[in-house]
Amino acid sequence: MLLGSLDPYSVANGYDLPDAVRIGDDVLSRSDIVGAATSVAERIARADRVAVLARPTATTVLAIVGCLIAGVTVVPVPPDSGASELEHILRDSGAQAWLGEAPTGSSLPVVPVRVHARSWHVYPEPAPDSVAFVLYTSGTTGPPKGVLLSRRAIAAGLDALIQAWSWTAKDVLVHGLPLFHVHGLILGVLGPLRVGSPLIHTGTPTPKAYAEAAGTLYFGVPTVWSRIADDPAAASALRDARLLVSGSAPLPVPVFERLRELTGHAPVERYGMSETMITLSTRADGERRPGWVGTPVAGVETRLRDENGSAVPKDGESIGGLQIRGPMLFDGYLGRREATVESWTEDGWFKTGDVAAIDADDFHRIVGRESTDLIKSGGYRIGAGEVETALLGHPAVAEVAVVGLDDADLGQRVVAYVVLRESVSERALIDFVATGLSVHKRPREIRVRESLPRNAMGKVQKKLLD
Ligand code: MLC
Ligand code: AMP
Repeated sequence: MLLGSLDPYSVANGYDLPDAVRIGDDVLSRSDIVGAATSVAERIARADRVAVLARPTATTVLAIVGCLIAGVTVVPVPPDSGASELEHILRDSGAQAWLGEAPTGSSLPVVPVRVHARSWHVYPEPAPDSVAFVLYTSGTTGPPKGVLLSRRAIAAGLDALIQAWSWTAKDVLVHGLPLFHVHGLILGVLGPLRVGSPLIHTGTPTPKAYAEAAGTLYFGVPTVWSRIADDPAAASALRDARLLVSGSAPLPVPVFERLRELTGHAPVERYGMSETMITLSTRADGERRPGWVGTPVAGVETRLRDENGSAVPKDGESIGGLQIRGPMLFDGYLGRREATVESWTEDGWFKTGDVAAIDADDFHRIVGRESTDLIKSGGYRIGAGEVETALLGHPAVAEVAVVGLDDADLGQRVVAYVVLRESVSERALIDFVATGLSVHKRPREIRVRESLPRNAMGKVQKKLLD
């Protein structure tokens, strides 16, 4: 079973857990989840694909588990999505209804989730090849693409992490990450439901909330860890934890060192993507090297290739494009055959788009992205192209170039260089992106220029922007 701890027979035979999931003001026992989510499954069993407005609530957890019980594909929708991003996700995914809450103004039907409803019908386990999620993720250009994740991939991906992190039912997982990405949703909700360890979702991932949760296993993006490292009282409250895990963006070495000093734990760093789940990690029982993301997890193979496709030596110094194979990889981008084909080599390796070095012990160091047009801010993947297109939709904007600049808190912050046709405030442009795309993709800064540096072909030379 994908969610092994929710096996209805065991739950009925005494394997209940009173606080399986704490989220917001709600506490769900294992039998609450099985009963209410099976009731959700009964309501949607005839649908193929439904959208879930993925706020961190009990409703979202029950909606998602209900779909997994019924074998219905879930399209998790960022709750801060703006109008055009929302429209794109709904049209592109072909979602037939909202399950749970719907954003205002959407014309799709809404199927409510009733937290107190119960059904004890037992559904057969859906086929392993069936698509569990369509997760929307940004590319360098164009609107986000839908990543198809099968049940088989999720099971393999979670099992590899369970092994790497010695994750057991005795752990209590704590995090406050969003429920529409691999990190917060697949690892952070399906992980504990597969393992049988309780989950405490803190809502916003503040240092204080992490300190008060008193868990054993903590997940965070580097921005969360850097804020904890700046709060010695909160950090020292994590001394009793077993494992602190960082991922979704590079963990700065000074943050790693400060966490080790304040918490007594060297954090485990792991590397992943929406398309691949988590493929590299340091181990609960192994070396944790600052600046390095560890070795391939179970079933994963990696290699480095240069621009000509030639092998790059694994000497810890030479860098190349990181390519991956493994059982937790996605099944392609929904409706984008060409983009899917382009992301694989002819001999069957997935091209991550990241540049890495690998040493003789198979330890990996992620050096950066091949394209500067894919920005990571607070752990969110943001395409420069989608923000540029959004800004060009504003009547005052004549030209635009979007980049990710180094930021002590967010890793990178989205900065837009603009040439204006008429005067407009910085705030108005930022809000324009936040209401069109999504709040987390908004530029944090607008820099107005007379012109943008372009080459002879008219292409903006982003490296010359200042
Ligand atoms: C500010 N706000 C605005 C606004 N400006 N709202 C509307 N319009 C504007 N112009 C509000 C926001 O709504 C929010 O309100 C508040 O300001 C702060 O928002 P923020 O500035 O975006 O928050 P921030 O502090 O920057 O968030 C940091 C963070 C967040 C770390 C909490 O970036 C985060 O959750 N990151 C996680 C990303 C993640 O999970 N990535 C995983 C991808 S999977 P309010 O009231 O809502 O607080 C992956 C694979 C792998 O990468 O390897 O894991
Ligand atoms: P996403 O699709 O949002 O999961 O983003 C995936 C990208 O996040 C990867 O291609 C990397 O660029 C980046 N990433 C994830 N984990 C790490 C890490 N531990 N170190 C450096 N980059 C990371």
